[in-house]
Amino acid sequence: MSETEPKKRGFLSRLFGREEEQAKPAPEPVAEQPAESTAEPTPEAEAVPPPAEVEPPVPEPQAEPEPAEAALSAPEPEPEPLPPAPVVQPKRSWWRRLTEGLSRTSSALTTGITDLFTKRKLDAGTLEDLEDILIQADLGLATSARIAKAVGEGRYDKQIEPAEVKAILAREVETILCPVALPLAIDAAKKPFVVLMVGVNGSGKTTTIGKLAAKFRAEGKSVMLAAGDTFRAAAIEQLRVWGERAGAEVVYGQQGADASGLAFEALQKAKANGTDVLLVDTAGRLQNKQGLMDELAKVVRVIRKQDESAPHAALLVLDATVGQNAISQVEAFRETAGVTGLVMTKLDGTARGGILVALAAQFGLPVHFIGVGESVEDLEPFSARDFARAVAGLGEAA
Ligand SMILES: Nc1nc2c(ncn2[C@@H]2O[C@H](COP(=O)(O)OP(=O)(O)OP(=O)(O)O)[C@@H](O)[C@H]2O)c(=O)[nH]1
Ligand SMILES: [Mg+2]
Repeated sequence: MSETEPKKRGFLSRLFGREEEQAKPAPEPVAEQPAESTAEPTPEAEAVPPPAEVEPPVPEPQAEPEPAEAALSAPEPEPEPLPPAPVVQPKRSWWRRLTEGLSRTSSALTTGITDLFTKRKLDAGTLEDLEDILIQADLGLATSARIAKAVGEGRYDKQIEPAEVKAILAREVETILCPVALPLAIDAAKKPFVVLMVGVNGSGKTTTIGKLAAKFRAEGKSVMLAAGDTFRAAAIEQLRVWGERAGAEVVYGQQGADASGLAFEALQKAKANGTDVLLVDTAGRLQNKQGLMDELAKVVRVIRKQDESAPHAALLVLDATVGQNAISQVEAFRETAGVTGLVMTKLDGTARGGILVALAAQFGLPVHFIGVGESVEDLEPFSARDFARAVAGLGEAA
């Protein structure tokens, strides 16, 4: 046996000992952000909103493993390299969150376009296929036809690169969205500026209120929340958690209390306090349930009794995953609650993000915000150019 044997054995067992140690799964960092939900939310998921600030989990440095027994007889080992410094990911920019959120919509479009236009001349058949791709992404019949026409103009029987088609798509989508991409302007002369949130069950009303409350607070505004969803105790609790996090007072009543009475009381209180913004939550309701829609109309009437100009904004929160159903939601809530603007949520959970373009083309209602996740930073003012470039799979505008 050579002199190097023990050394070798020592090294190997040390190596294996270490490998065994490394093979053990490192303790999972505690996930601070709940998994994104695309399915119907559970009451529990609704009750506890995600933390306001999501920092990437920092992995615990792994403890140095004990050397295996045989290694003790080995000569002085090489000094162990220091464990690598934990990598702290910088916060993702909004552009990254937007493109990642819209990736299902954009890949449905861009994969289809690339397959269709690679090494093919443009003819009526290709344009029809393009229209089908756009319709499937929920852009709507009229918009899809418009985009296909724009692609066809002056290019018949010529070869067209997929990149050119994507650029035309982005240009047309931006043109349609530009007039509706309007910020939610808070009139400081209205104290409070009353924002009523309406929409079907689970569309994201309460979460959006929480996110908006945090935004307005960050701008130095005082904010009050009214827990107008008096149906479920969990809904009241959910809003209270958001309110506490944002530093906004929450006016709430007993479960089962009259929603319009609560809105009235909250408005009175906000007026007395000189609050800048009052955000009024409401229970989710299907647009075809007349009794519930009448109740919503009553909330609006009661608010108006106290301030004729209120609510100053009635925001319809739409879940992008519902696709074309959003159209009848807009029609019904516009009629009942005098919707002044839209917020579209859950663009991260769907390939149907094109619905926003169809809504813009059909109704022309302002789109104030879009949501691409559950966390407080996943809601941003709507930008036509960013959205158009993201769905067409193009890079960030210069
Ligand atoms: N992935 C994703 N989830 C979202 C988004 N916005 C809200 N959600 C989630 O959707 C679920 C429902 O949100 P809520 O805010 O409770 O919806 P709601 O409209 O108040 O629901 P009801 O009060 O039952 O009508 C929650 O789990 C939210 O975290 C979003 O932009 N993306
Ligand atoms: Mg709610």
